[in-house]
Amino acid sequence: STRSPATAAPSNDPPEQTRTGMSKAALKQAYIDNLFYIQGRFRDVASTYDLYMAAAFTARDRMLERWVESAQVYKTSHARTLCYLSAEYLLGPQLTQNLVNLGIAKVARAAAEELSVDFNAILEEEVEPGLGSGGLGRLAACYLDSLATQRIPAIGYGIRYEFGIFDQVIQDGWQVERSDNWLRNGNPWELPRPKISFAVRYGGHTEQTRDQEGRSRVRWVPEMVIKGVAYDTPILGYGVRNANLLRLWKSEAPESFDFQTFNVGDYYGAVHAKIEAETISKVLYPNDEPEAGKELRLKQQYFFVSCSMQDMIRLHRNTVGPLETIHQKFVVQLNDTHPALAIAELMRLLVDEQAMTWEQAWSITRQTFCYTNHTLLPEALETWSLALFERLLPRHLEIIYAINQEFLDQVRVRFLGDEARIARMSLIDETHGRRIRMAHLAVVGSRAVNGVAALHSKLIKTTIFKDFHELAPERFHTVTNGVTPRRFMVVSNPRLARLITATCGHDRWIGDLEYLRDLETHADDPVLQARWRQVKIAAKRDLACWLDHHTGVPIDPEAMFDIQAKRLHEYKRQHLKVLHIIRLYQRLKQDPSVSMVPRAFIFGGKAAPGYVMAKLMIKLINAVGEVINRDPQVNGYLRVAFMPNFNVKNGQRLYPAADLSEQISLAGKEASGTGNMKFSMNGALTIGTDDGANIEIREAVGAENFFLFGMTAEEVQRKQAEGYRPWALYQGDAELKSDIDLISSGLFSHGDPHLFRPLTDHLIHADPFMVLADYRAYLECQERVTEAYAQPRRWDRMSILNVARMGRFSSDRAIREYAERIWQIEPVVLDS
Ligand code: GPQ
Repeated sequence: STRSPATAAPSNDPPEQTRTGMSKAALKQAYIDNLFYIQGRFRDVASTYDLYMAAAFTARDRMLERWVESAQVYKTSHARTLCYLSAEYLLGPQLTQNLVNLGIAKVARAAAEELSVDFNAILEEEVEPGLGSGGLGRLAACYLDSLATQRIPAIGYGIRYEFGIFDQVIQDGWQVERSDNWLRNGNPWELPRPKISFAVRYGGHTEQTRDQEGRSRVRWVPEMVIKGVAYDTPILGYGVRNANLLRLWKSEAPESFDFQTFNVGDYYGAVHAKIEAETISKVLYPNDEPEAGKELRLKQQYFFVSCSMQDMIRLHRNTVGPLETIHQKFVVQLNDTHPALAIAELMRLLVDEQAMTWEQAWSITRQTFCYTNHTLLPEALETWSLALFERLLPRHLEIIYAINQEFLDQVRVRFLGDEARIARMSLIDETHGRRIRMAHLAVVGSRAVNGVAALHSKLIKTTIFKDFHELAPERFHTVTNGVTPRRFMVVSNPRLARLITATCGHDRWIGDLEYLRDLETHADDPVLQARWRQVKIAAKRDLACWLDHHTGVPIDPEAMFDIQAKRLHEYKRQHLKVLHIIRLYQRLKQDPSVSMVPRAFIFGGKAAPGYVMAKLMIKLINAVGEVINRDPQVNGYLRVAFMPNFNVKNGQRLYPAADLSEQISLAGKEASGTGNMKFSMNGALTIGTDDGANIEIREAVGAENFFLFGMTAEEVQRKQAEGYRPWALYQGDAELKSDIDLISSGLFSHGDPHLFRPLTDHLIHADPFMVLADYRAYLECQERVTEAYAQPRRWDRMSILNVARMGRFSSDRAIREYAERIWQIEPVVLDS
């Protein structure tokens, strides 16, 4: 076989005889070749793992060709480039996604099957990189896909966690966490770059010195130095030749440091230092809101931010030159406040290491950064204790003080003598024992701040960033989140993708989701509706089979699949869903002759390991399920299943199979939501509150095709101001009371009345997320759902119209808005 390197001409797919041909014959040859030269195997003895690796390398070779070409063009054209800084990237399985974006998904499968390879089996073999915990990390992954697809030169910077989000297993109804050793079999998608590495310093103290010109300067004498090494993953666009770079940093001990300690005879000390260095990128924090005061987390944040800023400066030096223009070459987008330290770090690098004046460095920094906020929950806004911060990053604390002083002086002049305002806006919170407010640092250091849905962007301007909005309203923007239709339609729901393409007569919708509109005129077509239903039921059968196998709960594919899948959180109100299930259960028990649309309630989601209430909600779901699923009087109508280990791969099994999507957060609490989009794109109808992107989804699909219920954000605010009394609601609604009482009766806990008391007591006496206030409206709305579902033609029409009108929620649209309104970055078109 031929092992020649890729040909010199980068602009065309090379001819068939090279190793990256795209024909079936070329792919078969490459497959056998990779099995031989990479895995050292021949077909007869190859394991499923070997076959997966060979397939991955076959895809990767073809990706590298586009990647190198993109890098060349970006470099020679001095293209303005986005640096996306995110502590999380929840990528999901790579193989199918990459084959789709290469445009060879079908032919690669055919090639494998001609070699008697069971392609589905090798896909099951793939372990996903779970380098994120929820919506924020998955959004970053969708944006990488769309950045490349929209031809925006971009580098994603993050951390190469050795252990990603834990694997969730359910034991006796409880969540149990298992470590996620995703790298154990190797990662075929990454390229280690041992030569791209930077020193990162921690601790110690600072000293005042003078340079040769006699100017005063600061020298940071650290206590510990480690290094970060780059691991690169190519990210392909769809339908274009652009391929971008995801660069994740792994922490290591610097060799020289080792030797130093070793030379003085402290062997164990040297080993200890090595372990300490390697610990930094060891594990992802599994919370989707910050865990207070974890030193390692702060170390992680500074680690990847420092490496990324040093790398950005290096790249600028290599391509453009003078540092004074770095803000013209690069824009840095901060994905929440986790990377906000980059603002202080860039200042340090420019002022201390590049000898730039403070004024010039600040002007450059302020023009470089943009910040996206992802939450309104006050407890989720990051702060760091000043003492910890000073111990770890003494120089950065000085820089933050200086930024703060300059900033507050401005505020003082604008709002003469308004000291309360100054205290509110300060980067230092003096009211909770002196803490650094990372969100304030991010806002002050950025030229643009945005929320992730229209309502959320409006609310940040009137609540958490009210003062900042009054100071500089022009800096506030909104970009509603989006999700990639490549992964969440084409990869995960190929049957639906084929039907859409056949109906529209084209597959342009995959690269431009607004083309889904072409479905609209067919919404009432009985032939399409019949096929639509077939596609849905096939997906439901697949899911039912998987659930039966993994949970032992048998589900009838004819039942309505009513799904809530997302992180477990009180504000997301999984317990409201449980109360609905209990109500239906009681109704059936009281009157067994009542006729009901059979429903399968399916949940999925992880709880933060330290979030006791969220873990108790998982137990409650499983406990209710156990009773219902075992009760022959009701289980012809009701089933409850909890899908273990909701991650990207398992999500891809859920979205296509849903009839009803549950988006029932308390209004004003869910910044956007993105699962809501994934479900709707796959033909599920939504029951949802007036919250986050639900509002815009409802506008897009039409109010008549969306089940809205519950209080608005304004009503929530008003009720809370008046004084919310859940106890009165509990006492005033007999059904609500009996549903809650059934939980505390011990029926779902083998007679133990105490097990769920923390949950029921909290609902009755505090209910911070107003479950009881929306209970009645939710039940009534569910009645409307049932009514609609009982009319299949009406339901199908609504389902088709949902898909047809979801074009706006492609992450391609979101990225175009960022590029035009916030980044001012132009696409770079590659030849051919
Ligand atoms: N989100 Cl602050 C997370 O997943 N993790 C976080 O730490 C924060 C927010 C989510 C948010 O809850 C969703 O409403 C958004 O759709 C998502 O970020 C992406 O913006």
